[in-house]
Amino acid sequence: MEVSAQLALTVLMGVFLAAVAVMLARVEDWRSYTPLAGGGGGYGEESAYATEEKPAGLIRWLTTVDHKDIGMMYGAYGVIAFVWGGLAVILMRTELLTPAADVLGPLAEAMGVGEGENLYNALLTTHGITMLFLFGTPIIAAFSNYLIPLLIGADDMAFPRINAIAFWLLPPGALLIWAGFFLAPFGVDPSQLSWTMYTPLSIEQPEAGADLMLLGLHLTGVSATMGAINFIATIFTEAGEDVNWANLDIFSWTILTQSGLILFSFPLLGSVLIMLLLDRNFATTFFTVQGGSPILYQHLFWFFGHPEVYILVLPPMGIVSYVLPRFAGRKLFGFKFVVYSTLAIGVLSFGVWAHHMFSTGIDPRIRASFMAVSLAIAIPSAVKVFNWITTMWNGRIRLTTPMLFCIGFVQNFIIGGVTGVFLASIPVDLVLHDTYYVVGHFHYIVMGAIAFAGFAGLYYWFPIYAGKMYQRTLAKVHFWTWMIGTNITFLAMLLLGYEGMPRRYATYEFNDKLVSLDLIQLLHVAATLGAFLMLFGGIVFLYNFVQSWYEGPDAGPDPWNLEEVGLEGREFLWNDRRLQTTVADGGEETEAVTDGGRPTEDA
Ligand code: HEM
Ligand SMILES: [Cu+2]
Repeated sequence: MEVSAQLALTVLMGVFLAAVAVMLARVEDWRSYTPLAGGGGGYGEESAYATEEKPAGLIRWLTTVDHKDIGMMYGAYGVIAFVWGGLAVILMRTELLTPAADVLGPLAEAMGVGEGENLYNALLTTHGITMLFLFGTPIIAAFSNYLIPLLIGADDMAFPRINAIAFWLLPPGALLIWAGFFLAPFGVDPSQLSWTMYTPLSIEQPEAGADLMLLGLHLTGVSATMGAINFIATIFTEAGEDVNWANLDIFSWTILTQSGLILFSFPLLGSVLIMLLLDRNFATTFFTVQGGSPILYQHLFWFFGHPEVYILVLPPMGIVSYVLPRFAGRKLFGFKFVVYSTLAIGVLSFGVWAHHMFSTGIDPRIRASFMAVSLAIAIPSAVKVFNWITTMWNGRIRLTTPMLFCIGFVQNFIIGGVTGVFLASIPVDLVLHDTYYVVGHFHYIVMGAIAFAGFAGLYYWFPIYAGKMYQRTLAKVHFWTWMIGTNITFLAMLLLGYEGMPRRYATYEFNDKLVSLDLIQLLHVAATLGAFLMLFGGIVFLYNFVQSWYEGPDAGPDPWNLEEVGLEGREFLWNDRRLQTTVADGGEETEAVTDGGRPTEDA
């Protein structure tokens, strides 16, 4: 870039920062709505101002440090990322309807991203990175920020301002990660490294979009680590007097474990990203073939990468363990063992990373021990499954939308887990590695289970954060399109894997004597149809959410009739108190509605 252009950019940036500073300075008393409890400590004089009032509009959202507001921002952010990642995959699945690269070719030309295959690789990369780092981790943070303080009886997070900073690192992170797409017309190609960013490819690919993505990823990692430290501190130091380790709720347990995993794995990812950037731009040789080691890269990456999958799955398991019993009309069966299995998974997840490297030619003795630990980790996972099923057994089941999503979670998790055990066996993995079978395996978990638990939570707590009830028919349409859609799509992928279809390709070609190309194409068509079904359900979900948020009927203090079964959680008790104070304040009381799932007759 020319010097003058750089100067202009610097001046522009300075003007922008000054404008932000002036705007913030104009907000009257912007400290006054900062919660004091555990907030910054030491600002004694602030108590004189401490009020509940918040400024209105944009300023509120830009300056808030309230855990509930931050939770909602994480949620909105996660949903936006989900839409971006979803649209990327819809394009990819459309491309795969036919063996040739005939859909993305023209599009790539129009966008200035080289060939259709290049665009496919870019979409693949942005899909994976977005879903894991910009949707998965943040959507969990949405629940934990909003609910953990309520569930443990704290006023707010231990460090509310750090909480806000952690969130605000994410939007610039996303802009950097997606930058290649916005800048494509200016000659900056988007990153095409896939989410694992394996070397030597990731060192040799010249796109500037890849460097921007690595920087953006680094920001999201810092954000997640800050959040994790905050949650650990909050649960340890801010819990109410009546909350102890024995009665800490299951969702908080999973967040505590997850935060521990983040604390030990994300900083490592940060280091790897920096080393990769150095290799790319400053001729260091950490991960190069000559002088460095691509296998070292894989070790470091998966030492982060495998815990990451449990970072993503533990809190959703917590949501299901929390929500499912309420609609089964009884307490979670074997609570203690669910907690123990959470901790066991947390510890074991650091000991299995090399099961992603079975086919790299590492020492067979090392491989065998990783196979053993990988098989062992299925045990605590199975413990949880049995506890969920036993909780439902002979229960008075009410098939509300959150409950349907919980049940869907359990069934998809079983398929995802069992296919994982197969892959953990070296001989099977050597056959199926890098085929669509692997894609099917982890999508049964990340989409079929993690996203399902996310939806269970979104619907279950909707009455708290929106104060309204959603439309139940639309919610059920959403559930069934997704239940059928996930199973068509990912079952087709497992079968594609058995047929030998490799992953990460925009085109396919087969020797007809070995595999029928028609069969492969048929399976791809099925997978795409399932994806379109989910696209339809996703639009229904978005419409239902936005419409109900503004116009839905009031939900009232106990929308799920939990008082009757004695399963009212702390968050709904809190909600009840809040509603009572607003009514006393002159808010109006209206008729409340529920999802209306009735106990089954034959229970
Ligand atoms: C519990 C939630 C789980 C999640 C979220 C998950 C996620 C994933 C992901 C994302 C990958 C693909 C990595 C890549 O891009 O190459 C993967 C691969 C793999 N998973 Fe899982 N998994 C889970 C459970 C399991 C379990 C319980 C096992 C074994 C007991 C397992 C064994 C494997 C193996 C061996 C691979 C590597 C396959 C290969 O590349 O050849 N997974 N998993
Ligand atoms: Cu793994």
